[in-house]
Amino acid sequence: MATPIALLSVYDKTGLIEFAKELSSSGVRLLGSGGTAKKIREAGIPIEDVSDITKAPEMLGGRVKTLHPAVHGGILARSIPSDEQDLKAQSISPISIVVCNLYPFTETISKPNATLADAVEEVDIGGVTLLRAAAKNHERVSVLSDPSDYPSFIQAWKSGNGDVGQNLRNTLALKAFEMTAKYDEAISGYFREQYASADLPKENLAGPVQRMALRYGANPHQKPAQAFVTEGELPFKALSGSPGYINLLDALNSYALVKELHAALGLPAAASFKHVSPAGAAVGVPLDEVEKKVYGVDDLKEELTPLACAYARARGADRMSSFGDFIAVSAPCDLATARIISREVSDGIIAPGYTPEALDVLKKKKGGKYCVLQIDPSYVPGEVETRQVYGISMQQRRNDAVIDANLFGNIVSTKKDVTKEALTDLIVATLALKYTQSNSVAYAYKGALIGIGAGQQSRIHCTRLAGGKADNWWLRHHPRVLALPFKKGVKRADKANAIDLFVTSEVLEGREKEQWESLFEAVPSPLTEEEKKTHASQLEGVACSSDAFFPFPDNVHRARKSGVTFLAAPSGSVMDAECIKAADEHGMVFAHTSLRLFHH
Ligand code: 93A
Repeated sequence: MATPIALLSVYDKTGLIEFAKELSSSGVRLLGSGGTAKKIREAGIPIEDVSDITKAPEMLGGRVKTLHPAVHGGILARSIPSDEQDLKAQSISPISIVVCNLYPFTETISKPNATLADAVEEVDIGGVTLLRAAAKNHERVSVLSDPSDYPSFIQAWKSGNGDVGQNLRNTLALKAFEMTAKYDEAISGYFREQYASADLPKENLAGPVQRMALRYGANPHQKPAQAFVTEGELPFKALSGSPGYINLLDALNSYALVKELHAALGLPAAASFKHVSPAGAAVGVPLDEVEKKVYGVDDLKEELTPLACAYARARGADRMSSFGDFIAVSAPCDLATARIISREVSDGIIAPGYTPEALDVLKKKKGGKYCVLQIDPSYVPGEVETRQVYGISMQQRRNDAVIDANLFGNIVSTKKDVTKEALTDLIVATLALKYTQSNSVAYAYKGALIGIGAGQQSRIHCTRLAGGKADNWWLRHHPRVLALPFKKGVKRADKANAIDLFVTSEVLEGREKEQWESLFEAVPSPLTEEEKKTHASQLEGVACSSDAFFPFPDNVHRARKSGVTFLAAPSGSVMDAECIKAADEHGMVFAHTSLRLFHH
């Protein structure tokens, strides 16, 4: 058997001497690049220079050290006659072990005063080529990219009499591939920061870009922050303002929701997001006169378009939660919708387009800082999504489950009739859950979410939270609430707050009570329990959906208290039969969806 050859070219020389000594004493012929060979030779271990086999000196100040057919032919040759003949014709010896680690790119760019030139010089070419070539030919070649693998490799080499076995070669190859991938990611990340088309938030307005600088991350101290794609361009651009990290989480989740709502129901849709869950979401079902008052759009000069109806419903479901929302609309934003938005406290909007008048109105909001994003409606995200948590990358197939009428075909209750309106509401509630932080339960009515319980660890807490919100929403339709004698000039947000205190029967004291009372021409008397009960009994036909099965029938009983007649949840609970029984007891229609919709 020919003497095995190892090529050593390492920046990090940890453990190198011991390893070289062991290899050499096991009968391996050593070849090394400049500094690596020097260090090993100085330790009294026999080693040849790479330049001895390439017959070419290292050049360009070290930029070309190992890049030569004598090296890469020796690494890449397979144990097949034609490759062996090629090597023989060029007098190249096969190399069986490659030991290499790379220039410290990440460490260099992390130094406070690192220049672009420093970064450029640290882009390792030859080392990456050595690792990749050796890893590619792992059927024959062992590649050591990490000094901590030296001792176990020597052990395997000795016990296998010069053959470490295919399993070890496979593992080492994978490690080398991972290492070069990570290295390349660090390089592209650095150069993206330097060269990608947008750099400063104001430059986000430059048109389609690959990268968008964000004001900051989840918190102001989390700087810098950015959004980017590694290929092509971002599918959205900023027409005004500059999004923060959470704005963008809201924008992308809410747009996905409205796009799917529009597709499922054939109606323009709108969503009002806060903290990456919808506070409201709706399709453009027209508003009657009472609803116009409830949603605070009775005084709007513009006629309500279907899109404006959708946003009025989305924004008005839970006015407290929607304060400072991020909005998504599924169709180009028109003037009526923009006018509603202009009167509310809001952070930004994403839409597939804007009429010039609507854009004019929105651009003036927040002293010109209102974030207006335009998204390409034809954009389809990739099938696989990746995120990082605590330094670990995780991948999953995107949740591309389609939610439409077909999902609610398996009715398990005795009562089976699902009205067309109920089907719309079941779709609205269920689609909203697809983009709500779990656990979640949603109630919908007249094409709009009316209560959502998001991010609770216990399902009954979701059901209660959503039910409580739906109850408050419904109480806002009470004639006494609609007639509350607010003083002239009370701000919309203050009115929303005051109404919320009124319908939730909060007991106020001291200054808070005085402040609340000062908003009215005459202090209203609280709603009595009787008034509330009578009013609650007038709500019927609400739809309720759950992102996972109901573990206990208490959820069904609670939903019923808020006018729920139509229920949807996946099956799978040991208590399924009990839950169906509870639905039957209340004369509800219950669909088992067999689709879990957790979202994080
Ligand atoms: O500048 S390089 O990309 N050109 C090369 O041909 C080359 N070959 C190996 N850098 C190259 N290397 C790198 O040199 C290795 O990745 C290793 O980090 C380093 C070892 O250099 P020395 O043996 O001179 O200390």
